[in-house]
Amino acid sequence: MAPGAVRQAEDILEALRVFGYASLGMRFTKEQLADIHESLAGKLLEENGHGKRCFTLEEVPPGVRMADYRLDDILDCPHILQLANDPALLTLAARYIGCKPTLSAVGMRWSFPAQCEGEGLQAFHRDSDDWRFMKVFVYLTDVDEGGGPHVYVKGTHRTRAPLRLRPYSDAEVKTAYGESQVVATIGPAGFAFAADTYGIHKGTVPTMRPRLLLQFQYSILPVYMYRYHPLDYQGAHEFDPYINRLIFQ
Ligand SMILES: O=C(O)CCC(=O)C(=O)O
Repeated sequence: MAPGAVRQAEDILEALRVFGYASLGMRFTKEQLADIHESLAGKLLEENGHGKRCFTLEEVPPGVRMADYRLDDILDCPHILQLANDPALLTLAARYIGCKPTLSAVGMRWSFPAQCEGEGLQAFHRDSDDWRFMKVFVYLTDVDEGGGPHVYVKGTHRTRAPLRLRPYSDAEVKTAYGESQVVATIGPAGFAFAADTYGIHKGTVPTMRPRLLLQFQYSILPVYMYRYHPLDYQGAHEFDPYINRLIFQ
């Protein structure tokens, strides 16, 4: 690795350790983004949350706040698995969690505009998926203030969670941690960042335009609330079978 890249990798790891959040810069080119969107055209979405309605992007029923693509459609997209298995990301994950990582979740979710309070993933919360884990998020649409930025409360990955996880109101977060610790990530499509989502975070409800977010989770263990059905991988790339064992084989 070139000395500049080594320094950059150290800075990213340090930011993740200290703040719980680190920018990863642009990870997809315009051409790669176009390939991904083309591959998703007409694919079914499943409502995220209590309802489980299925629909396409052209026919999102009123009231749907978030909706996810199916794993097989995500894995069929070009460039996704290559990024999840990017050596620099895998090294970051290994050094952050302290062992060879397991890719324990791959998701792609639309958030649709609404003028209301967020709940679930759209209200401040912590994740408790493993003893140590990190997520990589990649915007697949441009995200500005009205586009549902991800918001992270810096340093909260090093504070104790209550025994039972619960949502936090914006006012509570501001009072407890101060506005300066609350970082909203805006960025163009292709922009990526890593977060230890044991720390307090949320996806803001978009007010102006829908947001498409790709996410990978790297952990020590499988996440025991998920039922894994590894898919058959037909692609030409070679990926580490241990790291990817829950997602495909
Ligand atoms: O949509 C986002 O920005 C946040 C997602 C989230 O809260 C999570 O993955 O735990």
